[in-house]
Amino acid sequence: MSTDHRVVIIGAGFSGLGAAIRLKAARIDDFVVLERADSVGGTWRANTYPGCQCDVPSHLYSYSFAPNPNWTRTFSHQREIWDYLRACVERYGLRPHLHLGVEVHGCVWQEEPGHWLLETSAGALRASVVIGAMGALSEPSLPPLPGIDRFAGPLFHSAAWRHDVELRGARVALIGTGASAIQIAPEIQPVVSELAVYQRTPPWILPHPDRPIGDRERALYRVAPLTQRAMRSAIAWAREALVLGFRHPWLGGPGERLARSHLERQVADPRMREMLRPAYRLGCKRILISNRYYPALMQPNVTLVPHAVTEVRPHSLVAEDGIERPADVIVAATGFRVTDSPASHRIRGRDGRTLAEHWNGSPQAYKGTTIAGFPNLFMLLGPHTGLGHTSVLLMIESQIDYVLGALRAMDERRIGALEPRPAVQAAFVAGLRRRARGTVWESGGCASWYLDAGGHSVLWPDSAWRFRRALRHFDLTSYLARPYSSSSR
Ligand code: N01
Repeated sequence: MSTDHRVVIIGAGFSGLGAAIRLKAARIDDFVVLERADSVGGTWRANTYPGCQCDVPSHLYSYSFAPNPNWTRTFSHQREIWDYLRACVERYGLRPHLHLGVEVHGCVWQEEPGHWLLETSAGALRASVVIGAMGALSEPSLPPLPGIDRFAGPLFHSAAWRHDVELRGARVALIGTGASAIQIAPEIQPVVSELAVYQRTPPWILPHPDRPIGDRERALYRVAPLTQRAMRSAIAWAREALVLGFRHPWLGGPGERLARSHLERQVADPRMREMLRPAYRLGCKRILISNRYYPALMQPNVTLVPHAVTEVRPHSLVAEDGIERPADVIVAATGFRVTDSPASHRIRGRDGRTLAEHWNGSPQAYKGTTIAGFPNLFMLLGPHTGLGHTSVLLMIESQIDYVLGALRAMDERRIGALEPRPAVQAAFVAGLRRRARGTVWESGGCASWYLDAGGHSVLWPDSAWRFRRALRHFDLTSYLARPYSSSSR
């Protein structure tokens, strides 16, 4: 790998590959994509747990420029999405740019001459521009439970599934009841001897509208791609309307009634219903969809423990009720490090401080993408870009357009380095915070990964369409720009 590049992209998931495809299309060829894993795919490579399925409709879960007429279900399983991404690598000729198994240990801005210096497992690299495409949900979080290191059996995270561990006949403890756990439980329940599901907070669960897409429908999308495009638009616009429910929690009433009747239809036992009934507003945490989770909980080999785990012992777990329950295997479906990602400790800006030091638990960026004090760094799916109602692909593509606009402006005006003006960034973040006040994420009565250390929502508090509009043009006047010097790279 050569050591000097115009652009280095860190991460080969949806956002990194999307950026690579669009750079190529813009005839920018001097770039590399660094990926620490041995394959592309990001979240859709890492999450191989049984039952892993996207909860965003398939037609909306692809790049707009690369529709896939061959999805076999209206909500795709992990394997199909991973295959789609790998097919994109070949279709767009990304292989020569990809460097797999290369981990970035550090990324430091060098004010003189004005470039990024990256320390990687394959040596040092220099780049004028870094596109951070590390993903928001890529660093598994294990709860810091006393005794967790002393568990005698296998213990693994949902995003690092141990396929070598035999679950047949085992007593399995599943910690967590988020999007991952509710997909895992129905898959492993039939094979394990006992399954204990540790629930700290019951989730809201809606009926799953998934269905297979038959041969004829797929053939239609192949011969008449406009039909799939129309379907994608219809789904996208219908979903945009849902954002109103997050902004005005009282609008969530019909959704809450639907979820309650789903629970009542699937769970006959009033004691179980009580344990499974959420005590916060719909949407405060991610809304889950499943037709199989509640029925799995009703099986005789399953125990719902409606308490947090407080301690792990070599052959058991202790929950908040003080009861010790034995286990042979522990599956931690305990989510990800969102507001304190390890990557934020490895990127150092103009003043030598890391992103984590700048953010202090409250990640901030201008338009979710650029950060004052971190010249020529573009974060895809950065702070304030998460969504609860539609596909993050819409956000990623808006951001990539914005980055391309910035690169064009740098070329046209011979700019060597640019970063958002601190006051512009501060005003942008203040505006978002005002807009997030009263949303269900901040007022819905729950704790979630949507909130940062200061209790502010890290999500985009609006429609994906408004995000697109905000990022449609690269607004050079919001930036401090410094001219190109021949030693910049
Ligand atoms: O993680 P989570 P996830 N004792 O953070 C619990 C995306 N995703 O991997 O709710 C007991 O949601 C914790 O309890 P509480 C999606 O964006 C999408 O499931 O904090 N429990 C919670 O139940 C999603 O939002 C898909 O009280 C403990 C769970 O662990 C995001 O990824 C599939 C505990 C963590 O839930 C993360 O989802 C999967 C303890 N000591 C993921 N500590 C789809 O597309 C923590 N918990 C379908």
